[in-house]
Amino acid sequence: MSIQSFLMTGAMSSLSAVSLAIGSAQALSLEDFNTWTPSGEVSIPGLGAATLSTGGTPTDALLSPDLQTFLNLPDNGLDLSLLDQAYEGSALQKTFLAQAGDRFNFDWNFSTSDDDYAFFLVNGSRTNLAASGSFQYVFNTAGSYRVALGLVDIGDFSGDSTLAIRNGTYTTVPTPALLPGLIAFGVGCWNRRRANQRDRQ
Ligand SMILES: [Ca+2]
Ligand SMILES: [Ca+2]
Repeated sequence: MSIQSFLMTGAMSSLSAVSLAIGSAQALSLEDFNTWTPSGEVSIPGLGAATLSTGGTPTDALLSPDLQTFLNLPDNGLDLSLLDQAYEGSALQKTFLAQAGDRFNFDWNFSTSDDDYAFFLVNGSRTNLAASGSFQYVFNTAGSYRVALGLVDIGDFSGDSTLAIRNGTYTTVPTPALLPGLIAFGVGCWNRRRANQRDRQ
């Protein structure tokens, strides 16, 4: 390997490391549920993991409509219908900046014995989470997002339900501010390589 190639490889590795470090910092900020705001009965067993429950009767979880207020929803925003209303629940919430193309992934397991349900919220838009599975949300537009995970008791305070989130990961695209520099650097390296090849001919 020539000295030029060695220096070029080293410089590219350094730039990649800077880019990855920025991405990793953003990723950890979302997949660490300790950085989210909890409400009700929530525990954080480790990185990328959270366990939420509809709690006891009725003190552990957050009563309706305080939970809806916490989530910036209307008072009836977690009801399934006029007859199937949310009584209490728990949630984790975070507001953060996403880059276009960022992805949030997690696995979940929802355990219930009655009509309770679990959900994922993005800016007030709710997706209900069935028994178990893997979930991915892609942030198509850069900007500020309010995301939340939670569950509610429907129609009663009993029949406690549990939502277990595991393997939460956040992957981010390179920061746009770095892209022009990376492109310019790549073009510069290519031009220097061409010049070196011409010198040797
Ligand atoms: Ca309960
Ligand atoms: Ca219940």
